[in-house]
Amino acid sequence: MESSFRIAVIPGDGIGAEVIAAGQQVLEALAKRSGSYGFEWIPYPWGSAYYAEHGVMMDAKGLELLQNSDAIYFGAVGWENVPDHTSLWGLRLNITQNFDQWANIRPVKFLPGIDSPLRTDTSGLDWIVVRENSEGEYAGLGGRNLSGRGPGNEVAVQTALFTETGCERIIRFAFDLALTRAVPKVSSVTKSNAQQYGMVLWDEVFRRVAADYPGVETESVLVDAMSARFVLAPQSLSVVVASNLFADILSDLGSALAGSLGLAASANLNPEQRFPSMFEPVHGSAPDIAGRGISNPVGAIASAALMLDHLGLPGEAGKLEAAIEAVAASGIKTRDVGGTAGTQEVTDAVIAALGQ
Ligand code: GGG
Repeated sequence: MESSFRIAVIPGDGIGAEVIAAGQQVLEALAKRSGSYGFEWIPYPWGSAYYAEHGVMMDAKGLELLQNSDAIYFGAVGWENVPDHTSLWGLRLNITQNFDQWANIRPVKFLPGIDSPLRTDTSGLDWIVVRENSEGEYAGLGGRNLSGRGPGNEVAVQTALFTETGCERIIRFAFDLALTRAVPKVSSVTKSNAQQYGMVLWDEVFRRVAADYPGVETESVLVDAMSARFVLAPQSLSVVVASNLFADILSDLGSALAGSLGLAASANLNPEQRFPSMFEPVHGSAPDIAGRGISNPVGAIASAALMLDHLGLPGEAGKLEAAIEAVAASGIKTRDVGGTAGTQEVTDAVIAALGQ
């Protein structure tokens, strides 16, 4: 074996455990077929159950432990025993922010055999949402009880942070990504008519960076108009770059248009590679279906493909993506996309589609 990758595995909450186990099975099968690489899995039991026992979402030394891995494979976070903002900040955001995973890429992919609620022809449609992943509305700045006058008169402030450096690096990232695509175009999304400080700065940086990429088509679109465009004219999209919150919302819309949130993959990247990057399905813990063996593993398996690409194995990533497409086209699919198959059946089908 030429290389062995150390992968930290954090299944987290709810269906995270099922879909990450599915992704691991597929990666093991792929590595076995290749014979030239393998995985050392390092599991961490962090999440809301860990919180119930320890009062924290992850070990105090967790970041130190994760630092020692080539990548992190993450499931989902959120369960009823922990307030959502506590679980999110205690685990997922603790990692993305401390490891400066400032670029979150979320491809919107339309698979053959999966129905879309769009009324347009979806063949050939695909675009990528690039989410600024370190600041913006997720800067964690603000406070409560600012009036000092108690219940009924409470005042809370939540401040969005836009730094020129933060805007420039994510916008440049989006342009570089656009250069690798058949349609080199970047759509920048803000609401700068209303958010007159941070998002005006974003727009200015966008125009400045765009001047360095004369071969890339550009546009600045308000987020409300872009939401409509996702539904009415998705053919016009290639790379869509937006702030932390706007891109989170738009990428959920995109994956619903592609058929289900369960299909969507994502990569939280630290492009400088000072810290490990993290790969996770876009969906959350889905308590309503957790433990029933019916969750859609495709988002997690497609995230594994993004991880392979990041580990320097683009050919293997391509094989995995082709297997996902073949299985979707064959009609083996979970209930969220109109099928009857369970998590394991779809996983087995992807493994079979990898061939020998
Ligand atoms: N796998 C992604 C996940 O668990 N997401 C949970 C969630 O609530 N995310 C909100 C966010 O990260 O903005």
